[in-house]
Amino acid sequence: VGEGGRSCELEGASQEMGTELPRISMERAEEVRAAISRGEPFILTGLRIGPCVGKWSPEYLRAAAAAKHLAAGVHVCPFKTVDLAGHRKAGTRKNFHFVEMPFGEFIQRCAPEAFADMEPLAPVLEAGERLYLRSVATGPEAARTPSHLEEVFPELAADVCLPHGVLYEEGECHSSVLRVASGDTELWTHYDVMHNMLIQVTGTKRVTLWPPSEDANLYTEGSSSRVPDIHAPDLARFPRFARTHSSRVTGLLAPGDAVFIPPLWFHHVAMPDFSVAVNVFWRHHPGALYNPKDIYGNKDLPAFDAASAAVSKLGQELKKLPEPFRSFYARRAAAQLLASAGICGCEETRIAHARVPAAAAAAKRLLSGRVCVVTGANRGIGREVALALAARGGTVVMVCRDAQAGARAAAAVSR
Ligand SMILES: O=C(O)CCC(=O)C(=O)O
Repeated sequence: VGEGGRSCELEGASQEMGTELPRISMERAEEVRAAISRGEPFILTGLRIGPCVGKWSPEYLRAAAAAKHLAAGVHVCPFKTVDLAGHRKAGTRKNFHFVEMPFGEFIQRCAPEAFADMEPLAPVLEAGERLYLRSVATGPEAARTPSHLEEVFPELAADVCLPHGVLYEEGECHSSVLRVASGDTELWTHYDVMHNMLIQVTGTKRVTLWPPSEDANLYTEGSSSRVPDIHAPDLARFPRFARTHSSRVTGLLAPGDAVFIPPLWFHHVAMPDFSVAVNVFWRHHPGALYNPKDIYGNKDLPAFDAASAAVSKLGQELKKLPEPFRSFYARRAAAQLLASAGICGCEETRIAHARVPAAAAAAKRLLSGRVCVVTGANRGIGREVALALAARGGTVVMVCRDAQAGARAAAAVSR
């Protein structure tokens, strides 16, 4: 950091990248289970998931017995970000086309560079299209049944050792999903309601997560964020998105790594190259809590659906009132709702912007034990950098020309 903190590299990097997700090895099984119970995201290393890692190259997958199966519901998308549009408002247009094709052909389309000696395939929609597969159940009950790898792709399932009985009881497993993407493809920001262990098998994946408290700042619609580009967000349209930088956590998954995505945590994934992953959704809470019709692990809980319908009805009632009664009573009803749901210490909608202890705790560990020197630290970018470093647990030495201003800034940073 240069004089006055003018070099913005660190600030720029932290804004784009966020705080690194902690990595926990499966050897520290107690720590793994504790983080899952606390609902904190982390990257799990050392999970024994079988020979799929190292084996599932594009060439292997195209030649495997699975290649002849029909890949139902391949998403073909003319844009880089595939938006699976998890229950957005009715009538929202999809940004992809569903196409069926043999799995082998799908693999060839996803990784054409691996089959350069073969006749190239004409695009399905247009040049540059991205392809993404989220495996779905097959058979007459498919529309009502969650995907299970061993039923959809039994030959591939033989290469995978799912963490049943390791991270959750087998009976808690909701679904196991094969996820394959073409290179330079991203998946929109959304949340799911089940516990999710996303295991990277082939290629790398950049995962970015935000805590549930960022709901409003991510402009959520249903379970999806309306901010289409997280790297270059349109802040004129989505100004509150800027507030989400301090809580975002991120990590790069290599083959064999897994990320624990807790329920309601928003997540976005970016795959620079051909990518294969398997994820397991499981019910961490009693089954009756979840929507029995949820096949993707992303349907809001029935208790919320009921509460939401009741709140809409109350809103209609309050709408009949003139101002200032309408605003006054709406705020009071919102506070009453929080209090009656047993959420203490919350006034009105302040909860939406509360920082999540888990993310803050993870952030605090990042620079713990490191000493950082920031020049020009009493104002501007220098002061912001000092704050950011301190928030990540670093010991910050603030170098300032003006001793009094420096003391004031140091007091503010320590707070
Ligand atoms: O890694 C992927 O392909 C998607 C992960 C994801 O969004 C999920 O598991 O919900």
